[in-house]
Parts: sequence; C-alpha cells; structure tokens
Amino acid sequence: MSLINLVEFNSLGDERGQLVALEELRNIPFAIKRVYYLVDTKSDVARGFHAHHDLEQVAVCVSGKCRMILDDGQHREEVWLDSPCKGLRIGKLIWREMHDFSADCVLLVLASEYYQEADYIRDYGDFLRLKANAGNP
Ligand code: T46
Repeated sequence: MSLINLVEFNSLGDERGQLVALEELRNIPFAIKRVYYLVDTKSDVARGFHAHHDLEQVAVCVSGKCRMILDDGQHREEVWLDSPCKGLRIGKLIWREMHDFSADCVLLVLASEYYQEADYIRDYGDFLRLKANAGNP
C-alpha cells in the first residue's frame, strides 16, 4: 500500500480566482484542533525529519511547491505538493521530510491535535526501533 495518500480538494474558482474550502470531517478526515503554516522557507533548507506518535495531519501547498518524503521505516516515497487542490494525509508513526521549497511556498498544515513536543520522535534510530517493536508497518 502506498504511503502517499492524497486528498483532492474542489476548486470553487471562477474568473475572479480560486477558492478552496477545507472542512473537518468532510474533506478533512478528522476534527481540526490546530492549523499552522510554513512560510519564508529556503530552497536549500530541508525541514521535518521526525515522526509523531499520535497525530494526523493534512498538508497542502496553498502557494508554490515542495517535495515531501514519507517513510514508514521500510519504504520511502516522495510526492510534490504543488497545487492548492492537493492535500497529503500524513498518519501517525510516519517519518516526514520536506525538501526543495519554492520561493513562493506556503505550506498549510491541518492537525488533529494541539502542539505537544512529547508527541515528536525526532531521532531516526528511535523511530526505526519503535516501528520494529510495533511490528512494522
Ligand atoms: C510536521 C511538519 C509538516 C510550535 O510551538 N507549535 C506548533 O504547532 C508547531 C508545528 C511547531 N512549534 C514549534 C516547535 C519548534 O520549536 O516550532 C518550532 C519549529 O517546529 P519544527 O522544527 O517541528 O518544524 P518542521 O517544519 O520541521 O515540522 C513541522 C511540524 O512541527 C510537524 O509536526 O509534521 O511541519
């Protein structure tokens, strides 16, 4: 099964421009507790490099693009987030990295939980051990 789980958002665009609506438990598959966005990112500076114990997210580049890598401890897959209509679901215990941000990138993330640093697994070795103990995948 692919790690790349995309959600296609309808664009309610017309001659004035595009409008995309994100609604919890409709086109976002969880109750939204937090919204954050990455802006002013640098093309040669990658971010992420962690997994979460218990967090679901949907990430969408509302402007520009970036390359997202997902890793379940056995497989790595990548996808370009390059459309405001393309959301990427990222489940729990998935390592993620963001690379190659375009200069105009705005990466919006909807999250199922409030921010909690204790939910992060920031060491790749710890992540692999956790996955192995949990019976990967
Ligand atoms: C993720 C990817 C896609 C907060 O205080 N509150 C927040 O809601 C968030 C997201 C971060 N922070 C703090 C934690 C760090 O001190 O902001 C600082 C930067 O966060 P971090 O280095 O984790 O940023 P990224 O871009 O590597 O990762 C972020 C999210 O943290 C992460 O959950 O999945 O974006």
